[in-house]
Amino acid sequence: METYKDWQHVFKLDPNRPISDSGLEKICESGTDAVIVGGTDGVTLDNTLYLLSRIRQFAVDCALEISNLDAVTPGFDYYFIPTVLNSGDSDWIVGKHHEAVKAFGETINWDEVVIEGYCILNPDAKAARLTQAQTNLSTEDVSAYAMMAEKMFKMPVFYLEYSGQYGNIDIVKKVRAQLKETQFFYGGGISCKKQAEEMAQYADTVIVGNAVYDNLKEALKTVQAVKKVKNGGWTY
Ligand code: 1GP
Repeated sequence: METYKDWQHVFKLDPNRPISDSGLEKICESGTDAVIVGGTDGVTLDNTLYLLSRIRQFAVDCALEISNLDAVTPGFDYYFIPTVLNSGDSDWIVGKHHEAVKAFGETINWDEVVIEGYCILNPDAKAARLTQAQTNLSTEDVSAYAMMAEKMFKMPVFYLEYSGQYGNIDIVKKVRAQLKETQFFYGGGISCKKQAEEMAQYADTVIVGNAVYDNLKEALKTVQAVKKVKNGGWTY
């Protein structure tokens, strides 16, 4: 297994959305570095376990991004825990985390846990609405969140989340320039090779979600697009 620190391309699959066996096989065997299982609503223990057991037929790394405590199950390589830095509701920054650690802290294997400092920027994303994210932010605002994630909280991952929308490249560049230690995850609106290539020039890890369900053929091409930029001598 690779460490998540080496992941360059990741597919994110939603347990609440159907995917065919042949589609799942193509995703898992695409050469992507990992599959993250996660979604905003309708994530249950049943649909999470079902998806996990199907992904486990393949060798690809698999992480759970926790959105609902009831859906947490052993068997994943990593457990990603989002904290939404630009949320207007402290529940999504530390509240739910406190509840979880109070209940299960003693049994958590912290070596498998990775905290993601999220900054959600698409106001129409379900996650933005749910967490009451303050999305009307300047480049400087976002850059300060990235700095906080790295310098203040020493977070392993900063996740620039545009879920459902292709991101603002000036903001992406600024975050890239800000982060030296913290891993830069970018996700949102990548639907073709060209967009994947562009984001791969800046983000450490490029995450593709919706495209899997909207146009699998194009989504699969994003793997090689990212790999080409990362390993083929492109610079930024
Ligand atoms: C969602 O960042 C991921 O959490 C990917 O975004 O679904 O828009 O590709 P998309």
